[in-house]
Amino acid sequence: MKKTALITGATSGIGRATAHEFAKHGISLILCGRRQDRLDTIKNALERQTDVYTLNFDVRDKEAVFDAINTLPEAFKSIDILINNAGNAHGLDPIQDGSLDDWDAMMDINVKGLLYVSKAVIPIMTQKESGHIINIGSSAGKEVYPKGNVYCASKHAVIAITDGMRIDLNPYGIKVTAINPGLVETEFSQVRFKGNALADNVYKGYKALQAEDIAEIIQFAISRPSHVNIADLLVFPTAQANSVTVKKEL
Ligand code: NDP
Ligand code: 8X3
Repeated sequence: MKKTALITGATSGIGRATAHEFAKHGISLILCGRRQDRLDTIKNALERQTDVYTLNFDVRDKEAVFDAINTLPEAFKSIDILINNAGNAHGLDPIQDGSLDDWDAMMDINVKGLLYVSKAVIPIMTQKESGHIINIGSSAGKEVYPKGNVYCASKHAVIAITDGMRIDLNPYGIKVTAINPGLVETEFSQVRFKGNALADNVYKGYKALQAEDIAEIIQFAISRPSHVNIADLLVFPTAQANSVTVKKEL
């Protein structure tokens, strides 16, 4: 039977690549993000392969999240797969110099936004006693690196929430997975460094993971047999050994 997936942060990077990957497999798509022009472009590109519906909301806005998900058209209501992907790092500063606005953004988007979307979708899954939630964590959720402080905290929280979801949703047969990438070449560093030239160097001198690499892993995770759940997966580019060890040729 045709499955339906809701993907947050589908306008760029890992979320957009996952939308393309899922479309190849005929999965119906609910694509979420704040940039409607991009949602429209992706919808136009994919609707020859599958059914696509777009939702425009900021994951920080509780009411907007619930309004959007609770008023989905009938054909898209029965969500089978939730990809909690929306998120970013904002800034890279020692804790003593960090910006309160950056801290708010990371905790509100990466942690609370993920919770709001999950709270809206979980009743659909508990009701039918099936479903798969994939939370995009990070290697930053496994270890803390210099100046990573609050971003790392937000991703440690994502991993803790994932573990908590897996325990609490266990009676309902719902799979819960954390996929934790290292360095992926997306718009992530443009956002982290607010368009500053520092962003240009992050993926230079080695082959970083590409968004499509993560999308293929997500597709692998959702296509395992019903008795198999990938609980937690860490993936680095070959050039990366941990958050601070990257073999670069410059
Ligand atoms: P991108 O910047 O390319 O994509 C981020 C996506 O999140 C965009 O689609 C953006 O959409 C969406 N988003 C951001 N803020 C909000 C918001 N307030 N409300 C709704 N949507 C929002 O980065 P990535 O693809 O790299 O990041 C995706 C996830 O992967 C994030 O959770 C990130 O932490 C994680 N990750 C990234 C790694 C990397 O090295 N790139 C490594 C490990 C994890 P829009 O602006 O249209 O709303
Ligand atoms: C993104 C990877 O190393 O920039 O989560 O934190 S890193």
